[in-house]
Amino acid sequence: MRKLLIATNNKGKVKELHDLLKGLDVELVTPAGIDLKLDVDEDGADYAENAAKKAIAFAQASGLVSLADDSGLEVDALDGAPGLHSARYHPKPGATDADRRAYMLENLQDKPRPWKAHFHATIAIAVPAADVHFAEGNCYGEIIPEERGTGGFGYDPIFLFPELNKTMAELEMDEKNRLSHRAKAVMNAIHVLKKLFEI
Ligand code: ITT
Repeated sequence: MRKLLIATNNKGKVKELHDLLKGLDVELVTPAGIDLKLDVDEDGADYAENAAKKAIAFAQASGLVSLADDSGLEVDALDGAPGLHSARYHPKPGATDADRRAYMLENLQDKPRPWKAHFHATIAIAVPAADVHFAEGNCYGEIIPEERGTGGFGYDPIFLFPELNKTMAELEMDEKNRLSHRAKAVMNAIHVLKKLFEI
């Protein structure tokens, strides 16, 4: 059976990627499922470099084709921050997703609304001892000053799709998985996966 490792330690991403990839005729494997604990230093200069570092490290450690995602939220009024640093956007080490959302709102409070923003995802697919393939996706919306919804993870409760009047955290997973940056990146990666696995 063909196997694909979902190369992330973020539980929210694991769930979404699993759902996005479940239609492919491959066995989806998670790091927890193969007892693989790997922390990769995300010190690359851009999303692609970080995604490749993660995908290659997991492919080497597992011997499996590995799909990693490097993503972030870019807020226009913060000159594109936190972007690449979205997972670490807080002065205190050990901060939670909720701390980072509060910190973002603090930094935005004096800026005129709407606070336009977009999520970006770069996916890297590494074949052990061979090539790395890339795909990207974006989705556009705005940051709102109060949290709404309980779904998703990270910045989802403060990221609004104005045309739906719903935050990312108010969407069912299948809706998020039609609209999100990650969904678009996976869509753009499907032809690579089909070619790699000859399906
Ligand atoms: P891995 O590296 O193990 O995949 P991570 O959480 O560290 O997990 P990233 O370095 O790619 O992943 O950081 C992306 C951060 O951007 C993530 O922790 C969230 O804070 C934010 N983010 C990315 N996608 C998001 C989404 O769909 N909804 C909300 N926040 C998201």
